Amino acid sequence: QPNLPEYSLEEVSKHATKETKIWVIFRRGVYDITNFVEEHPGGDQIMLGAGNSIEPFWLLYGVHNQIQIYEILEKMRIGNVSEKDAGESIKDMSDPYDNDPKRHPILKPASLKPFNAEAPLSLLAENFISPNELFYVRNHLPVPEVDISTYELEVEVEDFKQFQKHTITATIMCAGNRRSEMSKLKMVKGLDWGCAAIGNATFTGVRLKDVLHKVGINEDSDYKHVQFEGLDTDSTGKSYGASIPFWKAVDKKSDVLLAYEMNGKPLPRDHGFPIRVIVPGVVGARNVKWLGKIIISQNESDSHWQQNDYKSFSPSVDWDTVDFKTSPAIQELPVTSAICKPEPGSTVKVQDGCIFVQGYAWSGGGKQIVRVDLTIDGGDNWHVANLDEQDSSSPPQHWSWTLWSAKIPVPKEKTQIDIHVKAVDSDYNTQPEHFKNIWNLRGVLSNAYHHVPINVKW
Ligand code: MTE
Ligand code: MO
Repeated sequence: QPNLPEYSLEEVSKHATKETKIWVIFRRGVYDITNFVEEHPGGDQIMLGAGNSIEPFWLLYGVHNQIQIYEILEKMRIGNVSEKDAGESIKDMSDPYDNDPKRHPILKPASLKPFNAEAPLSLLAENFISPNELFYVRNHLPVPEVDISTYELEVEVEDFKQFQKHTITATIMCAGNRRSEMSKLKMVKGLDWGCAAIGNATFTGVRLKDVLHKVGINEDSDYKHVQFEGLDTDSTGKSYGASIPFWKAVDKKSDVLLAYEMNGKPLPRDHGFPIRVIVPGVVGARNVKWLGKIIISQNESDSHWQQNDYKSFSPSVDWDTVDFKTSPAIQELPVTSAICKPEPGSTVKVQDGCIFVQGYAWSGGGKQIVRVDLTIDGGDNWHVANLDEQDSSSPPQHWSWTLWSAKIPVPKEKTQIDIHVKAVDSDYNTQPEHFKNIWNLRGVLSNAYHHVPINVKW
């Protein structure tokens, strides 16, 4: 852009507040982002780059690496970095994701940096236990490299493994699972997850309540929240963080785990090696990986992910009117289900007058799935699925998903059908019919009936 004025780094650095205008540098360009700051999907984080180069942050938050985003930025260009300073602004650009682990190529990435990926939906319901390599990955930051010989969890108890070993099988689901169905209706901000940002695994560790008991904290103690901090940090050194209500951690029935094994193996790096919190029944975001610190507190975590994300709003709230303070942080998740097979748009052979359908259903808060209903005629007739696999524990400690299947009779002469599913949990909660009425700007809790249109062959 040769026609634009040149600015030195020093000049740019004077523009770091609203009053002086907010300038940033990207490659050789200088941009005035003052008016964009409030619209930034990632919130205040953008101010980290104020008066400076945003490149390191974009390396950290790889979602920026898209042509649409470059275009948005280019519209705000006001100048160029002066010849003399070019190159200077771009210091220490080594890729913070260089040390991320290798992943199974079958995981379909929703983003690479940070790494977020789900398994193909058709594989998901093949196994009650999701294999570690196929368990969806949701990282907000680079995977920290933890040296197990020097790793210390900041809870003052002598020997972690003195506590009784405890194993649970639990489903973990991202609040954004099935977001892509909601965003078809109207754009939402967030990773475009399909139906597979969910998995079910066996986790082994020690109960958080046993550890707290050891340091004199129990049900009667007067605290309100338990905060967790990860060892993964953003470019300012602030950790990923989340909190859960105190009662959840100390309740007699609490199964909140400090887990060190997943499906009988040490936790994989992507899933929180060496220790992560498992808060069964509660949204994925509170299941903090790479656990570094536990804080028993009167307050919720002040992290971005607890305060300004993972909350839902009325369908009429938009980015101009949203006030994150008005909604509570998501904890226990509502009931959901999905058809994993057949795949949308596929052609299915009718056998004995029926088609075979398979999928999962799950509800948060330790509720059990009691029924799964399917229809292929818009709700005139419903078919109850067979609940093939569940865990044997009862509510309120039923943490696993349910795998189900159904043989649905197809009326003769039909060549196209749209299969719909909804699940019912042990409190008789069921799923909303339409996304329209639960739409929210972040696309979370996207649990309306799932549907799969297919062609049938006789
Ligand atoms: N913990 C840390 N430290 N950092 C993270 O980015 N992501 C959270 C949660 N715990 C995250 C984290 C989110 S949003 C989800 S959905 C789950 O981890 C995903 O767990 P998984 O990657 O093991 O499937
Ligand atoms: Mo998530």
